[in-house]
Formats: sequence, C-alpha cells, structure tokens
Amino acid sequence: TTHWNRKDQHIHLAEMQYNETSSNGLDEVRFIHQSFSEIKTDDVKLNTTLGSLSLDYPFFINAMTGGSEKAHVINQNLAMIAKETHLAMAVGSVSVALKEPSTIESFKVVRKNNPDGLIISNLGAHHSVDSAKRAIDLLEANALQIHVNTPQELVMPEGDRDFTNWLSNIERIVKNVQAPVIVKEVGFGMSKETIQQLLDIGVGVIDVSGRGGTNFIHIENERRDHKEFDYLLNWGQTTAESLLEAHFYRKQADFIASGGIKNPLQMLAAFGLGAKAVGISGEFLHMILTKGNQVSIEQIESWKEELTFLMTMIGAKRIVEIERKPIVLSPDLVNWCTQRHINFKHQ
Ligand code: FMN
Repeated sequence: TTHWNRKDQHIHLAEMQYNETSSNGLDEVRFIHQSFSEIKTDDVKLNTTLGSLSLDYPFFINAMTGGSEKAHVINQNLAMIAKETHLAMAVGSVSVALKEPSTIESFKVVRKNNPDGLIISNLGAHHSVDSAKRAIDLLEANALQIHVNTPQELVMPEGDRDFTNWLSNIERIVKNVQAPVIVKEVGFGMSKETIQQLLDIGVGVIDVSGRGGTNFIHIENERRDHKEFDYLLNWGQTTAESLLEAHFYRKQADFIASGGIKNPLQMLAAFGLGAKAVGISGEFLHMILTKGNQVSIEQIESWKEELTFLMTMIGAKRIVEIERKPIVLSPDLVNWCTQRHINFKHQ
C-alpha cells in the first residue's frame, strides 16, 4: 500500500538528506566560560522530568517510524538501544497500525524488546479519543505524542488538506486520556501564539521541534513529481528561535527541544534556553543505519559522560540549573527576540 511505501521513503529520504541539514540556531547560543565551577563530575545528575514523566536521561529517541518491514527492523534496533542505555523512546505515528492490523507488530516490537522502558506512542492531531487510547494500549505506552505538521501534510501529495479541528480535537484527547499527552511539531518549530493555544487547552508538555534538522518540506517535496516546493525549504522557526518563543511560558509547561540536535553542546544550549529534555531523530537514524547498535550504544554512553563534563564546566548539577547560567545570543537571535517582543533574560 502507499502507506508502506511512504514509511520506507521517509526513512530513505531522511538518511539521504542527513548531510544537508541547515542550522538549528543552537550554535548561536554561547555559555560564558568561568574558571571556578566548584563542583565535581560526581555531583552531576542527568535525570529530568516532563510533566509527570521521569526520565533517567535528558535526551531521548524521538518519533520516527513503524508500519513497514524495514521500519520493524529499525524499531527493534532502536528499542534494544533504548533498553540498553535507559533512554526514553517515541515511535512514529501508529495511525497506520490502527487501520492496517498487519503492521501492528512493527510497533509492538518496541515494547517487546524493552518491557520496562519509557515508551511514547504517536498520532496525528485529527484522531479520535478512541484512537488515542488504542495508540497507547498498543504499546502499553507511558505517554502519547500528538504531532502537528501542516506544512508536511500540504507538501505531501496524498496529505491532509483540512486543518479545521485540530485544536479542539487535541483538547478532547488531553481531557479524556489518562496518559500524559505531549504535543510536538515535526521540524517546523513553534511560536508563542501556538504555545499559548496549547496551554489554553491544557497541554502540559510541548516539543517545539524546530527547523535545522530533518526537513519534512524537503522529504515530501522529493516525493512530488515536479518538486514544486523547492522554495519552501526554510519554512519555520529554528530550534533556538522556538525555545525563545517558549521562554515566557517555561514555568507553565515543560518544553522539549528537538530539530537537528547532534551533540551534547547543542543539548546544553537547549537546556540553557529552558528545555527540560531533548529529542533526537535524524541523528539516531543515521547512527544505527551507518554504525550499528553496538557503536550507537557506545556513542550514547559517551554523550552521557560528555554532557556530565559540560555541566561540570558551567557548574550545573541538575538540568534545571543550566538555564540559570549566563549565556550570550548571536545578533540574529537578539534580532528575533526584538521583533517578536520576547524579553529574554535569566531568572
Ligand atoms: N514525528 C512524528 O511526530 N511522527 C512521525 O511519524 C515522524 N516520523 C518521522 C520519520 C523520520 C524518518 C524522521 C527522521 C522523523 C520523523 N518525525 C516524526 C519527526 C521527528 O520526530 C522530529 O520532530 C524531526 O525529525 C526533527 O528532529 P531531528 O532533526 O532530530 O530529526
């Protein structure tokens, strides 16, 4: 079916475009080096919280796939890595499994390989409360991500064209589902207006998923015969801009940063801008496809240690302390704040 093809095409195109990613803005956020941190690496704890969810580590495997044979293998590998490293893991949209029972196993394999892990299900914004509950049950998931992705749908040849009911629909899901609901973008970022709308309907955990990593305009445009949307590749807010948009609201919700995050220094920058956790998709996909599970596990373990070192350098024992450390923004980011009336300052 077209769905199976689409899932495999997404994986293929995301990996093809891995090296073409633009800046997510997080390299424009600089911490100030201080000579006296006065803490030791053993003081640093990497655990964090997202609403009622407790994560052992502040970065996780973000939503990618399921729904094809290739996706089954990828999900199995990611689940084994998540179990070994104690990272949380989200799956790709389970919408296909709700329609096509033959694809269910490609998602269930994630829980099968990681019985005690923190697993997050994923669904689009137009689904019913009943579908949301089924999406959670399917994986015995600890939480549900609802993705919002209008640019992707519109550039997708077979995508949705009607976005009239997303907010009220998400509100219904949030109010009627037991598990925590995370609303996420898919690499186009968020604005303060969007965030205010999400807070108004009771959403407590938000993944701003900004521009600068996996680019779904690019991916869907490649799937079009005439590639009409080449001019739209820079649509959306970068990950850094999105976190600045979220800055004023960071006490009213827990924010996840995702979009092009590739190393622990970018994680630190995201935490410096107020994120409580960081989601990584494209980088992990590239890692397992090119290096295999064992090297990926070693890379993740190394990142944990490196992040501990970086936090030691800036004297932060906890993730939430990072945003209190002085940082300097690039002129572009300051300009963003000025034009958007964002009063960025440390607490
Ligand atoms: N996000 C979703 O919410 N649902 C999906 O089904 C989904 N499928 C994806 C498939 C692939 C192959 C990739 C690479 C990403 C997908 N995403 C999906 C988006 C990611 O969760 C993330 O928001 C986006 O890729 C930006 O992060 P990155 O730059 O680290 O990849």
